[in-house]
Amino acid sequence: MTKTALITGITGQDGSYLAEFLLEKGYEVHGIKRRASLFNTQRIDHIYQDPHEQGRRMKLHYGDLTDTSNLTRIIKEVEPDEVYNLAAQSHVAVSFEAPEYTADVDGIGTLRMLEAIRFLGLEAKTKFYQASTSELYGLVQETPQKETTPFYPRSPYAVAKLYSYWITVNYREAYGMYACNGILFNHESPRRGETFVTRKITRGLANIAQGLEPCLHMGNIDALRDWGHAKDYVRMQWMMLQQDVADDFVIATGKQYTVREFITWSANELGVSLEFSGEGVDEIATVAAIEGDKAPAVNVGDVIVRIDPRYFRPAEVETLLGDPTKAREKLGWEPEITAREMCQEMVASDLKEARRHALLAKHGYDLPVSVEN
Ligand code: NDP
Ligand code: GDR
Repeated sequence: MTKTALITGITGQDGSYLAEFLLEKGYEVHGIKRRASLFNTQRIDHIYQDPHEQGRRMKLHYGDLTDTSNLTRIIKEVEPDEVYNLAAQSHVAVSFEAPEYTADVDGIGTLRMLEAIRFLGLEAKTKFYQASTSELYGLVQETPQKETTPFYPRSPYAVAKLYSYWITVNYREAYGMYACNGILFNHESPRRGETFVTRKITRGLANIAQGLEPCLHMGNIDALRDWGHAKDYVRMQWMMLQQDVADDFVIATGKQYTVREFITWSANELGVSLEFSGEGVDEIATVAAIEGDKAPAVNVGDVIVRIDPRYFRPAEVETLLGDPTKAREKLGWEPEITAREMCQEMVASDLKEARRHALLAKHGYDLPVSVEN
């Protein structure tokens, strides 16, 4: 029997990898996308199936996590075996600027999904995955962080996700639903949104290498993160819904690096060695040496990274390091891609794009490169 999955946030980084993964497994995949004034399906265009195609296994529905009747109607129509609730205003810094909206989507949105499943009498059929986050640990109470580590959220985003974590646990306990939380640490890929730190770095440095941007402006480069690859993490989201009993799992690599290290790796991928000097808001990174031809627009002595306090957060999460022992022992999950390999893949992808832009500009087809972040 073909299984049916419903993915909220299918147009996002994880949603796109998960949709690919489930289609390969033979699922019928339904996704909820928001109405936007421009196309917002770039990440899934390669797997999109025309509505006129016979036997298509992928379908998109217009919807929004703030709209209860719409969510209920979609769930009624799809009657999914599995729901992956990935939709969110997922940017921590933005949540300080839009706290109420973030609470509505990232907190109450999850309740709307769970309640729709229950209201429709699907609680025995539909398994529910909630995209929980290492941001729940915020001001960390124990290192490394595991499933039993106390939470201490540090942003409107994390506080909203805390509500979602507990309402998922509550629906499991109160109504016997198969509902579980994946407490995922940061995971990245070439499909990562351009304003998250890893992608901002790989894209920014690739643009600088090709002469499309002069300098990268960063916030707290001492922050430590446990970075994995999104492909490894969506596999785990699926595995969590294939168990006999619903449970919550930390998904992480167990290794952490600073943002500064990620900048250094990315520069090295472009053949550029950097020297960091100065302190605090005056810290800069200067080009110390260049090898190869990947960075034709860069010269030794150029300052290509500066600190801009605009990117500091009102309350920062300084360090996160996950302990994925439970996922390894109970589910047999191991991440396959290291942070360094992921960085290589991201730089290669952004360099290809930057070269395309630079080539078009050289021939008079100048495309504006957005650098707002
Ligand atoms: P993205 O920001 O790439 O994707 C978010 C998705 O949610 C997009 O499809 C977006 O649509 C959609 N969305 C946003 N607001 C709404 C709304 N009001 N109604 C319906 N859809 C909406 O996030 P990721 O793929 O990186 O993350 C997926 C989930 O996992 C998120 O919930 C995130 O908070 C969580 N998470 C992510 C981690 C990470 O490191 N990536 C780690 C831990 C948790 P659109 O494309 O139109 O913007
Ligand atoms: P995070 O990811 O907040 O951990 O949330 P992000 O990549 O935005 O920041 C990671 C760390 O880098 C520091 N930083 C900067 N961050 C951004 N975005 N831009 C900068 O210029 C910059 N300079 C330094 C940040 O201060 C932070 O410490 C991500 C999201 O995907 C969430 O949805 C998810 O829940 C968590 O990961 C786990």
